[in-house]
Amino acid sequence: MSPAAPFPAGFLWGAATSAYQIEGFPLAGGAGPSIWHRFAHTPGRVARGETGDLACDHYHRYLDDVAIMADLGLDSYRFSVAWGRVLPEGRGAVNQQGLDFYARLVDALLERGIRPMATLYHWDLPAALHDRGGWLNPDSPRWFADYAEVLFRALDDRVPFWITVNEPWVVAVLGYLEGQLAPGHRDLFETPRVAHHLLLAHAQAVAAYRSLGRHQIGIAVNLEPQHPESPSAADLEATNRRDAFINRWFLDPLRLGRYPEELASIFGLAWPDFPETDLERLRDSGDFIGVNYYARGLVRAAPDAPPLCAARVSPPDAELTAMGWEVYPRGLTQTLLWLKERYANPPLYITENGAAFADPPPRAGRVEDPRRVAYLRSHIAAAAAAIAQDVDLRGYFAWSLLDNFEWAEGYDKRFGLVQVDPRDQTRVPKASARFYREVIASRGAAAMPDWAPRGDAR
Ligand code: IFM
Repeated sequence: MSPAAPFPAGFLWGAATSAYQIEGFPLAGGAGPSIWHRFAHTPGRVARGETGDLACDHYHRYLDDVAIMADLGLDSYRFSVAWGRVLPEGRGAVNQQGLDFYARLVDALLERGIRPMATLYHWDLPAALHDRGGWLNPDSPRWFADYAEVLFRALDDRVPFWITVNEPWVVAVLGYLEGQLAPGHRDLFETPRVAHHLLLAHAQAVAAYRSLGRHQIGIAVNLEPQHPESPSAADLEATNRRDAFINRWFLDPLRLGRYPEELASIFGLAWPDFPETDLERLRDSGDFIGVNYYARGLVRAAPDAPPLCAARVSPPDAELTAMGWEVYPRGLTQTLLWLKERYANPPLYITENGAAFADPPPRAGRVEDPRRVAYLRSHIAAAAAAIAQDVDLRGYFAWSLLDNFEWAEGYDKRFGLVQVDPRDQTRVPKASARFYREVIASRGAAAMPDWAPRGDAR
């Protein structure tokens, strides 16, 4: 790397999406419904009763979207496969039409020189499997590995990067403990079992990949450094609990072969005695860690809020995104350095980073989103700062390519580089898309403080 080049040669610049958030037509072509299809169609679950029925209609417009990606100059595109398109019942007979959709997408990407990164599970469990207990069923890791094998056999000749599970913490905690995401459970006893099965699912898919695949496979976790609101002993303890709960719960077993000891006291009687043989299976599974970073956590002790007894608060003068998340780019550098120190410098990709803001409508064909430009700039510079301290960071994926269905928030939280009008599906690249294109063309230099802009490209 030359002193002027903040990112190493071969660094991947990408953008990310997920199936239920963009594809639309979730039952087309013989697909089986997912828990998200059911959840979104249950009154009261999603803001304004919105669903992923149409989303960005990427299912039909994927070629237009690949053309947008090519125009941005993306090296790579991270998408997810809807399990129920490929296996409508979640297991058993393969639905060739569903598999063909992803094969066509992959081929279109490769024709444009864009390397696919495929996520196997981004929260849309087939409803048929949920009816058999879903992630609570001890057979669920086997179901997942069998599904993964179908994809490896069909696409590994063309897909160089695989992600098993996206944000298992979100699945376990927001899906089974807090209930704001599908399947909407609130059960302390279910949560650690779901988390454990997700980890085993990841490990079994990786084991299958070792005999079938030729490329790289990892997991994507949501991470956020935890900072105490005050130096009081209570806030410090709460911060440590929240750090174990969010940052170490999934990575310690995968990298160190053990769960953080704090989890047993957080969950109390709900924490099972997991077999040692399971933990041995988890250890060292995967070639890289995908990091989804959005914000830090500022923590205040909250004795009346079990099981964690720790609350996330906002500093009074913080800049917040439309999600209410603090803009805190230094936290990305801290997270990457923490991963390097704690887990012996593993290969890393930033598999998601971005921000929701209330963008204005297009004017003369342009959408100005200066806060998103500033967010991307500062976070890409924060990634470069980690690389300068020898973090093995190999890629950055902006979340998201398109404005899309932001789960229980519906469509009004907009993360896209490209504005999508939900009424007529018009796509308008925002100023952040133009900025990101310049970042990619300059191999990252355009996000650095000393960059001399060449003027607004288009
Ligand atoms: O939209 C989500 C994505 O599906 C998972 N990571 C966080 C994003 C923003 O909330």
